[in-house]
Amino acid sequence: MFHLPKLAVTAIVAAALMVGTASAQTVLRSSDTHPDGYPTVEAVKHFGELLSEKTGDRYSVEVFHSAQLGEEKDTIEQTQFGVIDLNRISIGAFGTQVPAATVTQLPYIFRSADHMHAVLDGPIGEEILAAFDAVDVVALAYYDGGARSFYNSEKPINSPADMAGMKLRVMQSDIFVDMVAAFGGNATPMPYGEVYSGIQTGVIDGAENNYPSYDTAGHAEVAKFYSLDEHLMVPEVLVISKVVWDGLTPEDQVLFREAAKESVARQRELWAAKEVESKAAVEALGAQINTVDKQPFIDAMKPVYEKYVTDPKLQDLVARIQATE
Ligand code: GTR
Repeated sequence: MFHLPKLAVTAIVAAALMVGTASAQTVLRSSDTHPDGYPTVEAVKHFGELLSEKTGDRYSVEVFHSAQLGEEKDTIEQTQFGVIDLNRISIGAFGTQVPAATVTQLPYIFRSADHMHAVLDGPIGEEILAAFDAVDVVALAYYDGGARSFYNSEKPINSPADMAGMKLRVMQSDIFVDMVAAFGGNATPMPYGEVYSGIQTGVIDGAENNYPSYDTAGHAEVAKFYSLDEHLMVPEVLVISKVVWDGLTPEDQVLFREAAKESVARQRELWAAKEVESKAAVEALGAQINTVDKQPFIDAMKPVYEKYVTDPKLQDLVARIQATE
């Protein structure tokens, strides 16, 4: 009989075991523009842990943070094609592709974080998630993205008039371009990853975002004036490629949805803590934060609503959001 040396046998057995494990578990790749440790990145990792538990380790998730898989707009396309399995993304990055979701990009649509949660956690939230099916992704859950305010390298913004002539970066959605125009500024849509150098080289004067992004992307280093007009509260969303989704059993689809929904509480906790931490961090860096009278900002948004909320269905959706307590 032919005898293999003991070491070789061990190696073959080990290799067989590795293959066995690998084929039993599907590792899903998830994209995020934010750095490791950011609340959305940690929430998707938590989603992966919950998913592994629920599926007896048949599925796990690997988060590619820091835009390793590309800028948001490109990663959306790749998710639609099934090249990327999962994506944690701002609804703003979808532009106006998903009409029902576009209402969450309307300035001042949400009165507060509590109002936003009441809307998203109820039937309207489900209706908006379902609308993503039309663009080849399945939206599983919302995460918090806080309120976005303008910041720039020139001066505090106290009223829309202060934005005259300012070049301000927005996410690549037409609605945000019209929003800045209605405030009186010049909008420059560009990917998130180009904002820092854009401000540093003077290509743009500023941008707009929440405290955690302003902090972690280093924007506070180059744009010291942060003006709390809180014009947008765009939710983040966790989506899965329709290609991947259609390959899941109906039972597993239920487990994916459950795991995503259960990861929301963790993300909201992390988010609330990060907002406080980032505010302190940017202040320590010398950021000058000013509050504003919001009413003139709210009033200036009338033309944006008139342009984007013309379809009776969207008018009804906006009315239902506004009527939510
Ligand atoms: C952040 C959001 C990112 C990205 C970024 C941006 O608040 O979490 O997903 O959309 O804003 O402005 O591009």
